[in-house]
Amino acid sequence: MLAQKLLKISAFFFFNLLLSQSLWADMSHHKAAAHAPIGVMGDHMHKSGEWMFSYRYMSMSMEGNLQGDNTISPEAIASSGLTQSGTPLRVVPIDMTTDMHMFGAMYAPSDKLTLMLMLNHIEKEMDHITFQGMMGDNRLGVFTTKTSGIGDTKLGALYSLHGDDNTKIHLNLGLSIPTGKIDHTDQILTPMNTTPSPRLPYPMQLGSGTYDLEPGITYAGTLNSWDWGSQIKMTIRLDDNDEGYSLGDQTQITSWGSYNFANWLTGSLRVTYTNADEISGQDSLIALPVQTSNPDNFGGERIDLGVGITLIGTEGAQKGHRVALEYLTTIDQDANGIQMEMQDMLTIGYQFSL
Ligand SMILES: [Cu+2]
Repeated sequence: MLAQKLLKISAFFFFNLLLSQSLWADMSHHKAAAHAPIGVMGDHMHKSGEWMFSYRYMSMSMEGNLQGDNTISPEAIASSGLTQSGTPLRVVPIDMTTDMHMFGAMYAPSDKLTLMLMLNHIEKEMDHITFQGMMGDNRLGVFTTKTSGIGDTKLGALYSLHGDDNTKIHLNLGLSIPTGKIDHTDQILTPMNTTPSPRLPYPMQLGSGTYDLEPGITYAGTLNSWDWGSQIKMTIRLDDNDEGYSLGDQTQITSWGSYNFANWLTGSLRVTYTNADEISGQDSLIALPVQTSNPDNFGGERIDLGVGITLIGTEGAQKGHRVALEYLTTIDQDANGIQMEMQDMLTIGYQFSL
């Protein structure tokens, strides 16, 4: 079912490409460079000598748990789930929020090339239920773990392959530098009613710990009041990190369409397909009786649907400024093993170019 959807999204991508190349290639139309919805990174290029600075606040929420694509209760996880070494799962995460503050800069040394830098600060919070002892579904208590700090730093280069008035295609070349720490600890409640502070499971860490390549390709089309585009982007982990594992490689395909209601107001719709692998290797210090400590319980497939709005400053002091919001909700998720269920993601952003 997900494969079918992927096929449809890809078909949409190539249909757009074909249509704009053949039918609309020589209809000239001039307007301000289109941007994708604010949740898309590396979607647009700049003209030679242009700078752009951006700030994004992104909030992601997960709630409840899935086994594959079925909902599973905390009690069912505690009675049937196992760690990688075969012992029972006695701690169950029930919700998680991730808040990110992202600071970006773009600069174009030429019309063909735009360079990007992105720094971010991340705050994570996860609530859990601890079940008492080695078996049964007697709840001992609840606890919350928190981490915060700098995340991984992204360097990017966008290289134009094609550009005319209606169609633009560029390559995305990205490198993620492991500036986010992966040895955060916090206090937990164990099934034996003790409260140590061990190293937290993988989802609570703030970086990948590895240098990651992020190659991709972006296509954008525009005609009259309509803009649309697609982007395929991969994340490829180059090695294992210092703790002995690497997060799963990831592929994301996103397609959007937007309509300019006025020269200062744009509305957008977007669909995103994400496919990620499980974790390979293991951090020997992450060995708690919780699903998030098992490297097999990572990755899977997901489809998100988004709606967005962008306000564009067109005159005077507002010129060059943009404020945008995008809300994505997960409509389908097929998780590897047992994982928390993805709910939604909100992005609010500000961009300024000169
Ligand atoms: Cu930009």
